[in-house]
Amino acid sequence: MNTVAAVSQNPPHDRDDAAHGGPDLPQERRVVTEIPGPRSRELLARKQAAVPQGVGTILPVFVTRAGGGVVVDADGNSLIDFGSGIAVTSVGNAAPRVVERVRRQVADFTHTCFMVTPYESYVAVCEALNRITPGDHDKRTFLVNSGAEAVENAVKVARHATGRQAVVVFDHAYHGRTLLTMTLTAKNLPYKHRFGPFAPEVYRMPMAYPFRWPTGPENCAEEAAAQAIDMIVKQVGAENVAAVLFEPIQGEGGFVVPARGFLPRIAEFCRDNGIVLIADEVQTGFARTGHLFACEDEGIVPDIVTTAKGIAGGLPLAAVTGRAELMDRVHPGGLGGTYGGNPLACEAALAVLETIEADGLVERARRIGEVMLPRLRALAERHPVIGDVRGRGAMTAIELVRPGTKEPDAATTAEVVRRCHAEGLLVLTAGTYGNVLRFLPPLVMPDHLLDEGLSILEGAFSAL
Ligand code: PLZ
Repeated sequence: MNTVAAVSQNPPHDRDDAAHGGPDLPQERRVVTEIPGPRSRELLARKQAAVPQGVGTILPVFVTRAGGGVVVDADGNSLIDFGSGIAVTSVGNAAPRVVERVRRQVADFTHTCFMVTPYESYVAVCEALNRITPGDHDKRTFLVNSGAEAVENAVKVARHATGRQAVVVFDHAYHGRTLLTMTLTAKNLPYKHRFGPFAPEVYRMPMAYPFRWPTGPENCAEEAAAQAIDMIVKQVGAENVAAVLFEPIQGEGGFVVPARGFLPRIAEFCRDNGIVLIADEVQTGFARTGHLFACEDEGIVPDIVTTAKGIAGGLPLAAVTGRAELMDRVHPGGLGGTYGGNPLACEAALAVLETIEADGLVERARRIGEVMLPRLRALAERHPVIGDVRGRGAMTAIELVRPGTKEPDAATTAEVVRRCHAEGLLVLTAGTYGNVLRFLPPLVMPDHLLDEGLSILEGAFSAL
């Protein structure tokens, strides 16, 4: 008979219980085995036998603890974390306020379903988001489970409120893996390949990608906006467009920072044509870019903002925040879900907001950018394989090309990543061409680890 017993071959008492995660974890890089080590390789074999290969792994070290700027694995290696679980643990893993609030909540109740019997923390998160997202207009927020679900719901609201169907997105966009958000996403492999047919009424426009703009970065904002607007008007019809959806800095697409002026021009066009402007701040939100929200950099005030990732210190939570008159248009019961705004996740979000404020993490993100960007630019001077350095705050990247060209160099990118991982620096890639190294350290990463991480990266380029 099948039984649910023996779920773990690694019972908790096997672990070193003296040390938990969180900022008390020794803030040091420590490489004591090959990466991955023998214990992680064993677990990887189990993963391969139990989980489909479609669920990939960037660095197959199995984590036992994490906090501050490090991730500790099952073999006792302590890695410097330049990934934050893809921009999620901005306040750090097992951040003290998150642990405390979640611990209290888990003992009180774990779930009621907000649509069945509500609780205060959900409302408090929504009040906070209404207050802190860009614009001082009247807003409403509702909570869901993932970034993709937030984007789907933002489109639902925009369509309902406008009575229009078309959704405009951009080249290099990433918005998720569900049917609609996969359709909204630009890149075929790995996200869309053989998963069609896709959702209708999605139209893709050029993005103001300065490094790759054919006539050069100076002309990029104006020309890209003119092209996008012309295409919307001629190919879709502005009056058919429910929403224009954009990432203020593109995430998976390669940390593309739209040329200054592009987004304000698009925002103006939307305002003039009754189109709902949706900012996908799932990756950029919550202090990551040196602003609470990346839209603030150019003073963009979107009609709807989607957030997730950094919102709750790793607990699954996402939000849709929008103009009250749009959001309240949807009929009662038209929005929701079983788990959306789970009480543990809401407590975590309140703790994250307290931490960002109390620990000055917006300022800290800016400071991280001030440390990283000059070092990355100096590295690019020495290594012509680095064609572009970009980003804001603690969301920075380098794009690798064949020297003297703009031809993407994914192979060298993979080689640099491999060397960084072997040295105990966790880095991630991104980009339509797989040739972007991106850096997303937790905002609480101590200076000495930031510095050491950059030195490892520099060493990886010298060793090429
Ligand atoms: N919008 C801007 O960055 C998630 C994807 C990881 P979910 N990015 C990480 C992967 O390969 O699946 C993301 C994003 C932006 C939406 C999403 C989707 O958020 O919480 O992963 O659904």
